[in-house]
Amino acid sequence: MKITDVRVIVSSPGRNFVTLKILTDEGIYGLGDATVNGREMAVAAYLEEHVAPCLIGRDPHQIEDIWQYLYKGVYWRKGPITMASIGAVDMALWDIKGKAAGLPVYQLLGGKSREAVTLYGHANGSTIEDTLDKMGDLVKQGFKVVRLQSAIPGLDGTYGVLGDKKDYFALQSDRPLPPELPWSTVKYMNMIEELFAKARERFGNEIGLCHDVHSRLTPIEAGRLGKMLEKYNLLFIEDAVAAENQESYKIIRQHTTAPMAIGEIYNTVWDCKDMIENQWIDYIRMAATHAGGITPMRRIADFSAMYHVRTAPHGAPDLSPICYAAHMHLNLWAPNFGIQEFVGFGTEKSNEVFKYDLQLRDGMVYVGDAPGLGVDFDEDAAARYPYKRSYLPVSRLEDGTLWSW
Ligand code: KDG
Ligand code: MG
Repeated sequence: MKITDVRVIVSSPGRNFVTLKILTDEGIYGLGDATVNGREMAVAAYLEEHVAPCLIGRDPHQIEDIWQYLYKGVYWRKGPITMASIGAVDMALWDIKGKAAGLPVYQLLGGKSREAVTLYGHANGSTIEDTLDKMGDLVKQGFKVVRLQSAIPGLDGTYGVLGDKKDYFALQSDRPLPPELPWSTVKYMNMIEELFAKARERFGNEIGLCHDVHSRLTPIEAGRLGKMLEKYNLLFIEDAVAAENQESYKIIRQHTTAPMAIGEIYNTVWDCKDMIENQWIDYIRMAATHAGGITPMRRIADFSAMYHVRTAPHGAPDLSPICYAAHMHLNLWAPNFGIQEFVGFGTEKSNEVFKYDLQLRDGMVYVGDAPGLGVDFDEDAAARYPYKRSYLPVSRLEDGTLWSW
């Protein structure tokens, strides 16, 4: 089998997605996701200009060699643009191999370790009561684990809480530049315990709870947060601290037994090797798109398993359903799978473009037996939704200092 064509399609069915389609001389094609939010055209140009020409004529079955060629064979290793490009190629090649073999990708990885994939849903509210009402809706639908985020009194707009806006495009209005939102660690620390205390009061001790700090704290503040929330028994606290310096998590560990999760912006295992090896974290949240595909995600899962670290892949809506499907196959296989983030199966618009073989029941995803990744992409539908420049917001302290997003 030979690769005959490589197409890069940037579309915006509700959000921007960069989709890679690799075609072969046997009529089989594979799909990959290369979306890097806010930098979509950079990854599209990298793929079109620098990667696609190197793929034509190659045997798509040689997934490992092609991965090494695109990683080691380039002077510039790592980084989100490079790794998302490699990630999309790798996903598309696993898709092709599965279709050629007539098997879903989870079978190629080693088969099912479980019947279905446990999810955590998002409850984002403008007040604590509103957040808990949203949690109630998820519990009714059968979710066993919920992530709680609530707006902070006295701050106008908090991460993940869009108020009356339905998405980040609406937040940007006619000015497609990053919106700016305020942050105060003092106000956050003063309110956060109440959210979890009330959640336990209302929903009891069985339901799983998570929380995302979005890297807003210092290590010692994160230690204090962990101590404060320990009695509410969270499944994990995510991104308590941005960990360019991985030793930050050593400080957190010295102060709290609250489980820690991190990894959604990491591109290679080198970004989290020390945290995993030293058992400073409990969940690794890397995404197949941003970590360079299914091939390294499988290695990272095995490496993590040696240190009691479980996988909890990123599942935000800016990962396309192709990446999501790749996660589902990895999640069915990984012996140390923990949990999958879930914010819904796309929107009406994105569901015109992407078709997938996944069923949601009682807070779990059941994966169909379609060969490959089990996703399809309608290029005509995608053409109806052209790319629109878009950014996530930035965060500033109340005195104007730029803060971590
Ligand atoms: O669109 C932003 C997301 O990619 C991400 O930042 C959301 O932190 C997030 C999460 O945990 O899903
Ligand atoms: Mg997050």
